[in-house]
Amino acid sequence: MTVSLFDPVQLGELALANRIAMAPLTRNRAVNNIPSELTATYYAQRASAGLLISEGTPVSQQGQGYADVPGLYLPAQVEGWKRVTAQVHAAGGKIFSQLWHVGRVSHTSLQPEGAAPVAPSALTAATKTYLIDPVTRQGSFVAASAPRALQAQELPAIVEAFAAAARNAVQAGFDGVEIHGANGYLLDQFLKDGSNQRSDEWGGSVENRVRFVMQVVRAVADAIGAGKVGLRISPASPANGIHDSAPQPLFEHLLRQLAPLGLAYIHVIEGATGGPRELPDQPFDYAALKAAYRDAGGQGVWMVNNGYTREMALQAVASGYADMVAFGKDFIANPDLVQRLRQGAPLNPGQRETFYGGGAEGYTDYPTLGSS
Ligand code: 8OZ
Repeated sequence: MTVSLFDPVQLGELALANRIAMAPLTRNRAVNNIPSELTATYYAQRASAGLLISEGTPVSQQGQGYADVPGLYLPAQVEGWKRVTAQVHAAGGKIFSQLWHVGRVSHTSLQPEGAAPVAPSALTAATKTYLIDPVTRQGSFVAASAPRALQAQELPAIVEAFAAAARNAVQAGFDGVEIHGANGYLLDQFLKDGSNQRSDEWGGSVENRVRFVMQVVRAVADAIGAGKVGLRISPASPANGIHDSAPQPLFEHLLRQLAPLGLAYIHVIEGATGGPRELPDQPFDYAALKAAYRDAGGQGVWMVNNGYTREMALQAVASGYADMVAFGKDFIANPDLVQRLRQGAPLNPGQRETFYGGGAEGYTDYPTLGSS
């Protein structure tokens, strides 16, 4: 029997209503890094997704790289998230939080005591971060600051920050967490040889470069249970100036290591994040990656993302290529995306000017079918 995008699916211990996920989306509207009532409205409006994945939530101030993103390391942040999860659950939805450490993709103005951001190696990311002027409230894109290389003895505290944030997530009412291992942030920086040039046990060989990610995933799984944990990766994406000379063997090794842990899901960004799915300079065989995971005993949901149309998503699930499909930008502009996909209804276009920063406009005011 073929499975449909609109069929229920089991995610760890959770029964999801359908196989459509809302991808994590940074929106820069959390003043003082605390989610607001408006944030709760925004997520609750989208609760018909089988799974909502929150915007990236820093596990520490050091892990923050953008203005006004909501954290998960202070009591007031946990309290703010409680409103979000309560409203999502009241609307019948399920929500994971995305645990995030940006590593070198940050700016001194966001770091504790104006310090340099941290990274596996002292190599500046060729990318920009998003800052908001505290006085004028004007947003702007600014070059990432030069990072300093982490000392090996600093790594256990970062691993523990992920575990503590995962416990906070459960306390805040989240159904689980997604570890952000993608898009050129700290975990991806350790994985890839363009950003990890360490000569200790955390760099060099593929075995060494996966070590940090494995420690974070194990610590989070130990903290809240592997069935409540997913991992997001972007093997070939150049996002935030990241590069690896041979991603296929790197990621196949990583997924073989992860397979026995019993994670709820693996979430794969195919191609360039938010951009082309095919990269002539960086070909990658995603089916082979999944096969390596399954071959090593990896179970749970295989979630795919990046530029999926309705037709592609229907086909991906019906063919067995994927168990779930995550939609990003389409969920910004279409709170009722599931219903629209079900009916083949047209989608609202997204307003790029209001993706990052601001208030209700372009956040909670996109119309549902029949309301406009
Ligand atoms: C867009 C703007 C800021 C952050 C990612 C968390 O790429 C992000 C992000 C995306 O994963």
